[in-house]
Amino acid sequence: MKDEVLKIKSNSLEEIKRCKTLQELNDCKVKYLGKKGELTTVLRSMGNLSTEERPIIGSLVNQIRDELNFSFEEKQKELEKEELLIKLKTENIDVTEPSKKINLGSLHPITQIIDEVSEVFLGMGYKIADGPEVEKSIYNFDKLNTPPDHPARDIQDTFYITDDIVLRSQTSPVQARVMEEQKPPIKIICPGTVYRSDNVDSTHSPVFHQVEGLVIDKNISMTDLKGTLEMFAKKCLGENTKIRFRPHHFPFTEPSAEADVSCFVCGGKGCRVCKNEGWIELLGCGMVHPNVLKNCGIDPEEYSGFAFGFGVERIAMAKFGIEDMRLLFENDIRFLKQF
Ligand code: 2U9
Repeated sequence: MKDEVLKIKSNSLEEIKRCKTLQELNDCKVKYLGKKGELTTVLRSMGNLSTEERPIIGSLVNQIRDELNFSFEEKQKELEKEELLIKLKTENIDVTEPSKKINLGSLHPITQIIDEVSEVFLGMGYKIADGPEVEKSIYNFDKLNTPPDHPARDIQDTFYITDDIVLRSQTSPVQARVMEEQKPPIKIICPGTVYRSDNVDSTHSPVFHQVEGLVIDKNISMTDLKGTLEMFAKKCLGENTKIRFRPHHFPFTEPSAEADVSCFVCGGKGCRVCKNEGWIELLGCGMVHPNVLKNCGIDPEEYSGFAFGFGVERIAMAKFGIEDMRLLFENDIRFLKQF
């Protein structure tokens, strides 16, 4: 038995030496020390030995198993080192190879315009306010001096959820809510989505975006409105932009006006974008109606204010030369990639 054990030892040590890969080494370990391995089989058959022989052979086998385990570990370290060296030699990285192309997304043109406008007004000390898109009609209409028989309230123009709840048709209800909650001075802009029951065509969509602004303080006059909007036009459309005001009517402002800007494509000479007018309609504006101030808990004897509003799609179309509003909502990646 002793000779047999010593033979296993010398054979296995020889075999370990000859192993060239980790896989071979593992197979070799299984062959000698595995569950059915040669040394394990000897240990199992020790029951057949005499009581004198058993402890001698037992301790020899244990000693050999420890030696073999040590040799396996040493050989494993050696082979791992060799394999790493081979890997380092063969798998060198070419840092000059062009990388995989990453498809970068971009902001939607509507978001770009809202961000740009917001930046200009934030620079003038305005805060951004927002509110619900599903709105009480009292905030969408009544508080804004739009009486029950006003055509804007018709179900032809506004989406009604119930008699008293609508999808907001403007972002003005946000301003009405801010006026109720805060004391003047108030200087806010409200960018957001609005809904009107319009048919889809190249210049209309039932879902569109507005930016509205509101300033309320003591002694606010039409000159503040004109100065602010002129500054805004120059910052957003270029320093040479001119602005002109035409009288208009809105229920929530008095007096009211519409403002045009000199065409930022041709500078006023006339082109396709301004339809040879030299001017582009930019926004509506006016001095906040005293009834609106009263309805929102502000004393019109003490405070006055101005407000303005514009459609973001119209500005985006003029600025980016987009001829059909539907393109802004289809989300075709080939279209969006251009901006
Ligand atoms: C309050 C009081 C007054 C906001 C204003 C306009 C004029 C305006 C529309 C033009 C086309 C937006 O895209 S559009 O539909 N808006 O012309 N908006 S003054 O006036 C307010 C707002 C809030 C409390």
